[in-house]
Amino acid sequence: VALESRLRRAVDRMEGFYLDYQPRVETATGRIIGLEALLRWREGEGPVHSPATFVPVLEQTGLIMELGEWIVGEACRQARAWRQAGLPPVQLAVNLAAPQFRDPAMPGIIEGALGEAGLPPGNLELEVTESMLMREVTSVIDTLGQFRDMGVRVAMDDFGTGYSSLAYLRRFPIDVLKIDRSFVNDLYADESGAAIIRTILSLADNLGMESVAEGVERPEQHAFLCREGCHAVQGYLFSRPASPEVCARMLRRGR
Ligand code: G
Ligand code: G
Ligand code: MN
Ligand code: NA
Repeated sequence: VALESRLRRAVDRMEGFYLDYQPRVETATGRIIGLEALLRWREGEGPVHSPATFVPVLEQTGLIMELGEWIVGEACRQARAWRQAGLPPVQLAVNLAAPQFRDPAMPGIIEGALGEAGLPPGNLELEVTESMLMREVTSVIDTLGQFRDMGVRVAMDDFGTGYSSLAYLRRFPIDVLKIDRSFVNDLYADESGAAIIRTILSLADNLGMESVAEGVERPEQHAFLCREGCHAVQGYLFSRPASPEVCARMLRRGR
């Protein structure tokens, strides 16, 4: 059976979907200051599917709207559970797909999820990609403004892979620039690797945004990012995306 109809069934029954979480580590302290929720789909007793393969299908079919609402709600419920377990509060990052970000109902959905979980809006961060922001810029600025007014944070994901106009970047109320992992990966590939990351870090700084580097796998990448003043890092060097139980242990330790 085609992936699309299997996904439709799974979303109808809300079957096999769950979230793993990847820690975000503050460079200055080495402490976990946030977690990024990452969608997984285990089909029956079969293997776990990567969102890279099925999220595009969810987007094309519109199924992402229903599942996306569950994702936001589930992430907020998990944040509440961790807090009720006495763990220190952290920033929870949730990825939004393009159709979700364009949905006029989205601010209401987010508000509802926060309210139900009793989560302060400042604890939630929405990750939107650079390419999503570069379309229909006027309505994008309006939507971002609504999130800002609600007190929810917004991160620009995969930064550097799209076609940001610097003129727009300045007008977007964005809190965080996430440096795409391809740049971290290429850091030592040639001379320009370090220059590109330095440039993005200084751009973020000058625009009053925090910087987060993703895909940090090696100690020398981490050392470089610390030295250059990157605010936080994510990657396999610290932890792969992990279950809520494993994350709870990391949160208890603080690292
Ligand atoms: O976790 P992994 O590296 O396999 O994720 C692959 C891609 O899927 C990433 O680009 C990530 O942003 C995206 N993704 C993961 N979880 C979600 C989610 O909950 N919603 C959306 N829209 N995309 C997600
Ligand atoms: O596009 P987005 O940033 O949301 O994607 C996050 C994806 O990156 C997740 O699928 C996650 O599994 C993956 N990821 C996280 N850390 C690393 C890393 O250190 N190396 C690589 N190659 N992928 C990573
Ligand atoms: Mn992301
Ligand atoms: Na990314």
